[in-house]
Amino acid sequence: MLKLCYTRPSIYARPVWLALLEKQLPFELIPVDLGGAQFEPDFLALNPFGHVPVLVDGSVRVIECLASLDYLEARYPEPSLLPTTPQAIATVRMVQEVTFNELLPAVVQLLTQGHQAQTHRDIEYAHTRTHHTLAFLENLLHGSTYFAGEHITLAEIVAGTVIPRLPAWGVDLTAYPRLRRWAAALAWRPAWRQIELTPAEQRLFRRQMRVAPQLWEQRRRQRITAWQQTQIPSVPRAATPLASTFKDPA
Ligand SMILES: N[C@@H](CCC(=O)N[C@@H](CS)C(=O)NCC(=O)O)C(=O)O
Repeated sequence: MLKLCYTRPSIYARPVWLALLEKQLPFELIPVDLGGAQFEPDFLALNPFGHVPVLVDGSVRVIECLASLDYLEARYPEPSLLPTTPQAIATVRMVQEVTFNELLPAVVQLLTQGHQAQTHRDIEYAHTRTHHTLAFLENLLHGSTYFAGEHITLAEIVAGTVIPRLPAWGVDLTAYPRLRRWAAALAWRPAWRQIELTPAEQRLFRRQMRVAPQLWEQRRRQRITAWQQTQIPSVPRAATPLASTFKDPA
């Protein structure tokens, strides 16, 4: 059976979780306690970078969110989450990349506001970058319900795990009526409802983000130590006895 190593709030694991649900595949969720379990040798053998998500399908192991989505689409093409025309395929990948590479870094900077390493100009830039990206995505929705047409695709699977969370993170979407309609339509889908975070989980996430820079620094040190002690296996190892090893703190 497919297995997904994840944490519930993880921005990179949630798209893979959603894709599994939208494709109605049977799968097992394996919670990983990011308080340290990601640096255990068993987990580093699965993902040498010590990150979730990791998707395991029998002897196949995939790390990286977008690679996992590509794998699921190629291996389990029905129902399809990828359009067929060149332009629509490019739109899907554009939305994914813009979400992860433009929107997310800017929003994370806003969420960690107040950290001493940030200057006023950093925050100003993050604010402008966030709204510039949202305006770009708003324009892309011109004339269609979803980014690549009238059906949800891997564009929704990625952007739809970030943009609907923005108001809870203090980013106002009032100026983006198409994005708000789009987010509202997604919120009705059973898959989105199934992965919805509770208000308590949302509050915890925001609290954790405020101290994220210190946490990241601590994790950087843990990662270096773990890497020094672990050799990357030349043959990727598949997961078997994971369920009992990685426990979610929640
Ligand atoms: N580029 C990776 C990023 C994955 C990632 O950063 N995951 C975070 C959770 S959202 C993580 O595992 N953090 C644990 C750590 O950095 O120690 C992907 O797309 O999958």
